[in-house]
Amino acid sequence: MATENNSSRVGSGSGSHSVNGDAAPDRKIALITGITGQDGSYLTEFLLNKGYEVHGLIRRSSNFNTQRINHIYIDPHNAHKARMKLHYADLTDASSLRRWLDTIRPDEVYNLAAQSHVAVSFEIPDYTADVVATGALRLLEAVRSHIAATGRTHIKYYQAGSSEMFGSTPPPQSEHTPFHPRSPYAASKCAAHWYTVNYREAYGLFACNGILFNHESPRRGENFVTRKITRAVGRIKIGLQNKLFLGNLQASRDWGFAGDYVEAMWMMLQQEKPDDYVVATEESHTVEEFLQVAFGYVGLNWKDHVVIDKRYFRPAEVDNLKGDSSKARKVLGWKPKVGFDQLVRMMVDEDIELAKREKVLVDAGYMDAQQQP
Ligand code: NDP
Ligand code: GDR
Repeated sequence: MATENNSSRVGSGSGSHSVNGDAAPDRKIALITGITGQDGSYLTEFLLNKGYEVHGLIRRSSNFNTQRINHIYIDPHNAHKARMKLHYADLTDASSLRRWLDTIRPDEVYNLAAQSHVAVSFEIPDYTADVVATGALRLLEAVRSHIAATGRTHIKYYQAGSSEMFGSTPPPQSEHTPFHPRSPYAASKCAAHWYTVNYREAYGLFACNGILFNHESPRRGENFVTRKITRAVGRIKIGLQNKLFLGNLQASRDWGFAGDYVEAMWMMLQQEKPDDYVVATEESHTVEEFLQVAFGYVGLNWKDHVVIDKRYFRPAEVDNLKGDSSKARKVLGWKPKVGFDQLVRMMVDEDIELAKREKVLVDAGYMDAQQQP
C-alpha cells in the first residue's frame, strides 16, 4: 500500500464522472466521511458485507492515513472487484462535498468526520467548530441542494452525535436529557445535532442523529484513554515501557465496542421515519476501573506504572456518562454484543501482539524502544 501513488487510491477530478459507471444497478451506494477513522473502518466492513458499494472521502495529509482500511482496499484499476472507493474532500471545503455527492449519487450518507479529540478541542477550538459544526452544516446543505437539483429525495443522512453533548447533565442520559456541553468539541457536536434536526424539519430530509456513547476497539486512536492504556499494557508486559502518564482517573464512561455501534448507525437509516437515538451499553466504569481490568488481565498492578500528569487534565471535565438506550433497543432492535471486560481483553490482546512485533524491530536495531510506530 505504501508504495502506491495517490492517483490510484482516489478518484481524480477529471475521472470523476465515470466513478460510478461500474456500479450494479440494484446495489446500494453509501458515502462515508471519516472513512479512515475507527468508526469509518468498521462501518465500511459492515456495509461491504451487506453488499453496498462504499465511497469514502479522505482528506489530504502529508503521509498515507488509510492504515485502518488498507486490509479492505482493492486497487480501483481492478474496477469490477473494488467496492470501496476513496476520494479527496474535506469537511471544510463545501465545493468538494457537493461535487462528490453529484458524482457518486449515494443512497446513504454517513457523516463521521470530525476533529474528535475532546482535550485537543480546547487547543484548536476554531478549527474544531469549523469541521465538527460548520462541516456538518456544509454537508447537510450539499445534500439538500443535491436533492433539489436531482430530485433524489430518497437519500438518507446520518450524523455522528456524541454523549459529550450531555456534558455535566447527570446520568442516565437519554434522548430527552438536556445538553450541557463542556468543551468546544461538545458544543460543536450540539450545533451539528440541531442543524440535522433543522434540515429534517425544514426540508423533510431523512436525517438521523445517533447520540453514541464512547465506543472503543483495537483500532481506537492511540491518544484516547482506553487505547493509551492498552498500548501501555502491551508495551510494559513486553518490556518496552515502564511508566504510563495519565490525567483524571475518576471520570466515568459508558464504554462499548465500535463494531457493535456502527450497526446501530445503519439500523437508524433503515427505519420508515428519521429520528434521533441514544446508543449505549447502559454500564459505566471509571478510568481507574479500566486500568484495573487491563493491567490485571496480564498479571500487572496498574499502581506500579501509572503516574498522574496534570497536563492530561481538561479545563472542564465530563464526570459521569451512562446512557439509557431503551429507545434504540425497542425501535431498532439493537443491543451491544461485547461487554466491558471482553472489550478490554480484546484491546489488550491485540496490543500485546503489536508490542511483540515492535520488540522484534527494537531487538534488530530498526526501532528505538521509546519510539512508537
Ligand atoms: P476518529 O478520530 O477515529 O476519526 C475521525 C475521522 O474524521 C478520520 O477519518 C479523520 O481523517 C476525519 N477527519 C477529520 N477532520 C476532517 C476534515 N476536516 N475533513 C474530512 N475528514 C476529516 O473518530 P471515530 O471514528 O472514533 O468517531 C467517528 C465520529 O463519531 C466522529 O465524528 C466522532 O466525533 C463521533 N463520535 C465518536 C465516539 C467514539 O467513542 N468513538 C462517540 C460519539 C461520537 P484522518 O484519518 O485524516 O485524521
Ligand atoms: P472522551 O474520550 O473525552 O470521553 O471522548 P477520552 O478517551 O479522550 O477521555 C475519557 C476520559 O479519560 C480521561 N483521561 C484521559 N483521556 C485522555 N485522552 N488521555 C489521558 O491521558 C487521560 N487521562 C484521563 C479524560 O479526562 C476523560 O474523562 C471520546 C471521543 O471519542 C469523542 O469523540 C466522543 O464524542 C466521546 O468519546 C463520546
